[in-house]
Amino acid sequence: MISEAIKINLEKWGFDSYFKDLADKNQESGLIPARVIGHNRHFYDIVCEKGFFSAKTSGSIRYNSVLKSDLPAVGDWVMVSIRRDKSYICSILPRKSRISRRCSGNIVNEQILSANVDIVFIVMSLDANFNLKRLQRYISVVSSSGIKHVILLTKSDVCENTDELFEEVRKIAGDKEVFAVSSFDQNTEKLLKTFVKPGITAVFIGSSGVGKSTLINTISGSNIRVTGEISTAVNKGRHTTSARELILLDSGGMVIDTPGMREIQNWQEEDSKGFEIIEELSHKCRFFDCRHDTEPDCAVKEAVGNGIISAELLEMWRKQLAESEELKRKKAFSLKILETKKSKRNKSRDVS
Ligand SMILES: Nc1nc2c(ncn2[C@@H]2O[C@H](COP(=O)(O)OP(=O)(O)OP(=O)(O)O)[C@@H](O)[C@H]2O)c(=O)[nH]1
Ligand SMILES: [Mg+2]
Ligand SMILES: [Zn+2]
Repeated sequence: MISEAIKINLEKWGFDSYFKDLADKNQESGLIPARVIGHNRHFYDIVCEKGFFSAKTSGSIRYNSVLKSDLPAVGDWVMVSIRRDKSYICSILPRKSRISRRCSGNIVNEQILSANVDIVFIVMSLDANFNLKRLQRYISVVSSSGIKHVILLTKSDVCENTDELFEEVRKIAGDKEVFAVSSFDQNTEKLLKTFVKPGITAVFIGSSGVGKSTLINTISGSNIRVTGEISTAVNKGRHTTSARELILLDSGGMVIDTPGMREIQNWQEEDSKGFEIIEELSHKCRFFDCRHDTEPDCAVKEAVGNGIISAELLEMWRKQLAESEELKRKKAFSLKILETKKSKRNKSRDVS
């Protein structure tokens, strides 16, 4: 248990009137509100007015969980029982927002990347990591969450064709803001601070090595996060950040650092989320359910012919549509299997 004698002001950690009301409604004797700020295999790191603690989930949370998303995630507000020897998370307050991804496999599951986030920074670097298809996936997943998002193209200091790559991103970004930055530039700190204000929680997501932790160092004005160079020196492997962690900045506001993800798949069955340009054009197609394939009078295919949108974008949209249909089929089946697993797990617990 890591504890602090001083009383913590939870408002700084994002405990606003929305969560205060929820905490009051979910009040049970002896339970107090806390925010999940970290997670490792066995414990959740939490902050509450009494200080910082490591907590486990209560039996009832585990008993009732079907999906991974039924368990606490970094950013969650939870009701906890703080005891001298052990602390327990007894319930999760309803989430204001969440970014989820689909865990792949035949049995699909929802994994929450971060909860109760106000802004998402999708980070991609302007070096060998630059990949429009991957960026489009991130945009689709985050668009489904409904959370405001901004695209940060890092390492502009070592890129020779920043303007060209920036334009390519602009074409798929729709109405989202895009910035080409160097993490080592003082203007980047100013830029990030226009978004991350007191009470605001921001999360940085993107592949490994794109500079998420470096940006967090930039906004915090100190080296609070370990970044790529240091880790390779001690041979820790490719992923420098290994767990999601929520950090309170001295300047106010919170940032969540996340480990780089190799792939991200949508948990929501969304056909056109993140493809606003295609969605807009499709209103002009002859058929309302046009798949922009072999149908006549298709405004989307016409736009590809005129160079308004790229053929790759349409291909990415088709892929998302196919995945979304596959997900619809798999979800109901997976939920049944997971419910059965839950009943079996709980029965064996009841017997023992
Ligand atoms: N030249 C340049 N290098 C950068 C920039 N941002 C980050 N780097 C370097 O890129 C490497 C990776 O940065 P990290 O911040 O550790 O990357 P990350 O996205 O947190 O990676 P994971 O934790 O593995 O997901 C480090 O060596 C940084 O110094 C930048 O804007 N310009
Ligand atoms: Mg990192
Ligand atoms: Zn069409």
